[in-house]
Amino acid sequence: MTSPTAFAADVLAGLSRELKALPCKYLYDEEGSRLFGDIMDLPEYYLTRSEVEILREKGGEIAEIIGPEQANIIEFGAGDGRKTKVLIAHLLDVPADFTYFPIDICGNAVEKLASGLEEEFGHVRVVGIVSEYLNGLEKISRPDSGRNVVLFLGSSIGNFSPREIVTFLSNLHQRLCDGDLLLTGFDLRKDIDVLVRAYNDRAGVTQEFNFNMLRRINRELGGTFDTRKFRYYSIWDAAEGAVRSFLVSLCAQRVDIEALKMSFDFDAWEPIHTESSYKFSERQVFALAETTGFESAGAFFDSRGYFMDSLWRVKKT
Ligand code: AVI
Repeated sequence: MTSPTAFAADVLAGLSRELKALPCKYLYDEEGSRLFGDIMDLPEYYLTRSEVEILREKGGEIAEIIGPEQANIIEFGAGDGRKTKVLIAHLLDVPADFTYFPIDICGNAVEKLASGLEEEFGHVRVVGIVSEYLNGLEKISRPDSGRNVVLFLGSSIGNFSPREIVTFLSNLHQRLCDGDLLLTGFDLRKDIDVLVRAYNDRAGVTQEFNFNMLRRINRELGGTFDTRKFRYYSIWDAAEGAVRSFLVSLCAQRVDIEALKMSFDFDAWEPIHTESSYKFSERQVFALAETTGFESAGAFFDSRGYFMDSLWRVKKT
């Protein structure tokens, strides 16, 4: 789990940079996870609906490839599990023999998900792990512990920078065994208006989701952020291929953070970068698999071609 000291150190590092930034993983405390649940229901936020459609319509095919032999189904950033439940239903139809290990940094989300799954499916073995992704995997994946099927859904991979993506996938490949599977959700490049609307919803939930990070600093580190003095701003950066989100200071102001015994000055219109959401081309996805040591075992799309779930197999030479 993220310790308060790690949070404090990351806030200090981020707010000391020339372009101020806060790591997007801190968006997901209990309140942030609840707000993200609301985002997934927004009419503008097509990502979750597109992926649920893929898993509903193509989940049978994916489950057949996973097959009936004993497997550890390990999910990174499981959240409320609404997408996974659709896949689990298909796995039970095979019937596959598996234990489900949801890994999430939000303890509350893991607890709720584990009890919800037991209620919904009864006999499914669930072992929740509160951790960051690769640290959590370390607790499960040993050569003698069976086949691994890793799920990284929701295009959460798009919240890493391109360099971090390659490092992450290479590290993951190293920790997995020959023949293990990885199913990753990639949000595809599309009409810019559709992309921009998904991060600028009319109800203002995404704004609250971002403001919550400042409120979290107030709650956990004794900060004095006043969210009324910031504006949420999100744009499509065509050169980067990412929606980039910011909180922009509306005036010159000073914010104190008690846990750091420090103050931070903001100029009027100075931004804090809160998140990048990278969008992918099919070509980029296949190239990524190859660069990081995987081979493609299937590619699944929704009916609008907005989203792709890509199934990769670990190749060890
Ligand atoms: C979790 N992640 C893939 C979301 C995204 O689309 O980048 C987080 C999010 N941020 C604003 N809306 C949703």
